[in-house]
Amino acid sequence: MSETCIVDLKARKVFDSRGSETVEVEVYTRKTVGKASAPAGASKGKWEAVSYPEGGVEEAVRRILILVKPRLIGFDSSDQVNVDKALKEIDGTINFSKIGGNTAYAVSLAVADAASKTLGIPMYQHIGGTMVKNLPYPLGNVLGGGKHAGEGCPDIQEYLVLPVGAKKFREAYLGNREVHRALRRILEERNIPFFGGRGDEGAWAPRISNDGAFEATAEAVKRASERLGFEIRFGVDVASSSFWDEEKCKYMYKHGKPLDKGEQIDYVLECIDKYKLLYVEDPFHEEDFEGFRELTEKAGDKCLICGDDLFVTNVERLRKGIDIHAGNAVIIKPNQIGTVTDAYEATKLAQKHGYVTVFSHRSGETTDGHLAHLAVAFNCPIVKIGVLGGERIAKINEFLRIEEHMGDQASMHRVGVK
Ligand code: 2PG
Ligand code: MG
Repeated sequence: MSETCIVDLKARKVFDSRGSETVEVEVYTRKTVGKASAPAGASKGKWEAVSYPEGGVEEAVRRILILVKPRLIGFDSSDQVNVDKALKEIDGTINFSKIGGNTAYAVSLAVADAASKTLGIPMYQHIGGTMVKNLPYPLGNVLGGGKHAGEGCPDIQEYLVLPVGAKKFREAYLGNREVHRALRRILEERNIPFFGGRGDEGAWAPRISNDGAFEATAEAVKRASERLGFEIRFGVDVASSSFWDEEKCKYMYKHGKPLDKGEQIDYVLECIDKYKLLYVEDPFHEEDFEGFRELTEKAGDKCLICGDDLFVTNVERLRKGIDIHAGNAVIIKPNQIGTVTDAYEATKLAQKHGYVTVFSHRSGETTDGHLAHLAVAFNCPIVKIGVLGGERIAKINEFLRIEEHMGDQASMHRVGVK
């Protein structure tokens, strides 16, 4: 029996950053134990894998023990592709509705953790190979609303900063932190009703209009960039499915009048030009491939047009987008699709077709730091991750450890619009 052979598996309920229950899995080899937990979304895409079976996390734990454990014992943990194939066979549905996408992801990731620990190499090298030397730019959430914050906050879910001029990951993080700090001062200077509250991802959550938030973020980016001496750009995750009304066929803004599809395109284009946005995620609802196509045609030469709820890390949906040139960037969230291998395949397909891959956290996270290893292993030039909060910092600090481990050869990816 090889050292990397799986000999036991355990599962339990733990809590995430919202205090909601999630699943944690331990995978044992003869030598050591790998551990991983699943994150959770609040603004989930309709086409994502089902997070948990009926009965929730409790039932997921039960199914791991009765369905997954007996099947996986004896598998080689270093054979990730076959482990993930087995997980799909055990589940047997197209969207992991039997065991849950979060369940599958926690198992899949714990297997990768067990293998890399047994082999004595960091997970980013176990999955990505020893030639991987590039770190992603952190796309940091500094101000937010939508489903991640309370009443009165912007409709737009996230205002995100990208420190494109930084030379090292550490410097890049400091860029984002500087914008976050500057933004607090600006909100206070402008007497915005605000008591230092933050949304689910650590971004400020003031009572402010969408346009007011654009203005304040632009000013914070300017101040931080001048202070640190390198270029910082910004963008948004509109998460527009969360305020799209299917019957009315309109985006129901609380901070403005409802917009139909044409007006939404005009509004987004106006914002891209006015604020020189480098990044716009989910500007249209999750079925509107055509809207993505049109916006990419009009602004794809200067801005990343990124699909999250549109693609849900799913190769079929991604292929559909690639065929018509809908978007030029894609969010990669492994728990949307269920396994490390499936997320890897979506990433490779996107990269092959010139899409910028943005590895992403979820709004509900645990202090698990594996996200950093996967983002590096998958060669993603951007990682979407919050600026503050223990569960976000756990990932940031893991990137710093990876940067240190890479030594002199570590360098940042190139980001921008092709
Ligand atoms: C998003 C994410 C992460 P959630 O919409 O991109 O920021 O949110 O995890 O709630 O889907
Ligand atoms: Mg999103």
